[in-house]
Amino acid sequence: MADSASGQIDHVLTEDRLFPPPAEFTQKAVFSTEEQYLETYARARDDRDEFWKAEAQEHLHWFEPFNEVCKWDAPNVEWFVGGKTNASYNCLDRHVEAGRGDRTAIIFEGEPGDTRTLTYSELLTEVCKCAEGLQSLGITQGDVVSVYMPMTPELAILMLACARIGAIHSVIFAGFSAESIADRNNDASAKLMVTADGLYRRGKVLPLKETVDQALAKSTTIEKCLVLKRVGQDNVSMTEGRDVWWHDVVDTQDGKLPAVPLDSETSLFILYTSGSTGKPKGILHTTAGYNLWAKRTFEWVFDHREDDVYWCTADCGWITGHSYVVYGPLSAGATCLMYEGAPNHPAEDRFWDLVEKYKVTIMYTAPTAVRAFIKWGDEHVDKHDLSSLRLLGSVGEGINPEAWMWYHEKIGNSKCPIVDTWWQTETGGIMMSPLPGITATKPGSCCKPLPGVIPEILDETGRPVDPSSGGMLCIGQPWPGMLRGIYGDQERYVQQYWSTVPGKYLTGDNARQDSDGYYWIMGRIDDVINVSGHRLSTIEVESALVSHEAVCEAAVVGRPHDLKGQAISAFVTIRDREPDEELRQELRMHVRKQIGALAQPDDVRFAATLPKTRSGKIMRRLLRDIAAGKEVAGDTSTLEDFTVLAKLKEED
Ligand code: 6R9
Repeated sequence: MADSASGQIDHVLTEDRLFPPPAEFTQKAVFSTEEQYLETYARARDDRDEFWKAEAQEHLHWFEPFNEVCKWDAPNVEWFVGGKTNASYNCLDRHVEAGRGDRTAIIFEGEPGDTRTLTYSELLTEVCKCAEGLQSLGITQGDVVSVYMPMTPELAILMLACARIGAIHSVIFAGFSAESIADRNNDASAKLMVTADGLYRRGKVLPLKETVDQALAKSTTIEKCLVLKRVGQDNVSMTEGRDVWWHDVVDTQDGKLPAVPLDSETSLFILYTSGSTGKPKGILHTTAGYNLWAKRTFEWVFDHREDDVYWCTADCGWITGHSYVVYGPLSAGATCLMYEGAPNHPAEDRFWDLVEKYKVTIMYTAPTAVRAFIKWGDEHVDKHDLSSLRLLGSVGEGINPEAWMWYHEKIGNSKCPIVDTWWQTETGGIMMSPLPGITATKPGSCCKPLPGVIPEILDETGRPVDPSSGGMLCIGQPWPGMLRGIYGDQERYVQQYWSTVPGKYLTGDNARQDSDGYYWIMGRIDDVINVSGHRLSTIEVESALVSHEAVCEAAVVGRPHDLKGQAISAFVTIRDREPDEELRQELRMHVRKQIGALAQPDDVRFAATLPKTRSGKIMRRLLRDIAAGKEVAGDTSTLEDFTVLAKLKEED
């Protein structure tokens, strides 16, 4: 059992409040009766191919029709075999051709307050120009384009431009270090790097190009670097023959490039995420299945309507930004707000200011943000008129009932359903969630699976367990949005996701199901921790620590944290240095430099030795208890040296 949930489990086990949707919401909802959901769910389960055939024909544009719906030979799957489509066409041309080109696609607000609006026609032109620019830099189908950009419209434009010509984007969150960028560039053999001179964050400028320059010094396959001018930094260093400006390469194009008809299984993007081992893995998604899943889950869960103004606060550096800032909402023709900066700049009411100003109707954010708003105080919310909101969403980690209630009452004025959406980078889109028109929600539960999702709760041997006591959450059947592999490492793909229970997808989460059939996610089964909704492998942080010359051995665990969900606790043994405050800070900064600020340990403890089993495995369970300040519980009979525990506790 992962430590993340342990504090929360006590709450959710006793949580029995029920919040049915308001009647007026249900009347207009996409799913408006329980029977409709049950019927749709049963069709998708019992007649999978017929169900998805109809969905794909109706919801995607086909240059050439597919002749087979699903070719499933676990763990390999192909969807819509033989068909040709294009995700950029589905997001843009389709709406323009249907006479909806004047609809607003993106409303952008930068952190300094600059604003920009793009209609679907305008966005299409920008995407075409960008695709032409990419071609002029030698990018063609199958090339990997690495992206390190601020949350501005150009980021979405670039993703869609890659999709338009069959290039594969690999977006790296603009908080990762130069080392992390270089690792990802090399792992994916990326050919082009796209970045900006800088981004605005809490009133300061972060010089992205400087970080990229350091990364490129260690990247072996990058040929060119395309640079957007966002902040107007002086003295941006541009390497002759390698670096080119966006305004020279993109803005000068004519913007007419037709979308390339691509096979359904053409790679669309890679997104790196942490697993249970040290090296982040490049999760691969392909065109048609992912696109359909992102669109339909968006429409079902967010109950999208013509007049909605939808705001997903995620950065495109994460899967939520891919599926619910770009591909899902744009395929559905939604009007999306995109905000560049921090939620507390210039003040703690920035989000509520945005909701009021743009009359946002649907807001999708993370529990860590909700907990920060609670801490900042109700007065920041009370200043604003939030009456435009009709639906609220949550993603990234379980939302504790207390935060759920605040979100419901304070932001949703007790009238907006909350959709607590459970899914993963690997699943491509939402897997379990309330359907806002019909589900009576329970705070802390992601409720029910969407049509096409067949969850199973199993034990380590793959046998079904009593769902109410909980077990490993697996998915038994393929769904269109599922990952197709780990880029360049098929063996790891099979080993990581399909070997524990052969033929079934292992999510890595524990879950249980209550007597009403509602699912409750109980935390991870592996060494993945969830810090502010971001996945990190403890081993990844340990590797960064031991790369410091003073560190012999390191063990990293998560401990409960009020705002971040989990904080990072590191235990290290050292050599040739004094275990002092200076070294502690140095180690924290070292991890920051190796991986990025989000991986910086919250506490570093020096230990004489680490507790190990007789076979030499570090006993993380004990360290988790110590980090959480708990009495060390459980079986310590295999501990190699009992004195270690006492010593570790003394160092508190
Ligand atoms: C979309 C996203 C995936 C992991 C996942 C789980 C946790 C996400 C959750 C949730 C409880 C929810 N998680 N949503 N746990 N309730 N609603 O976050 O993808 O970054 O790959 O993380 O996050 O542990 O396995 P990703």
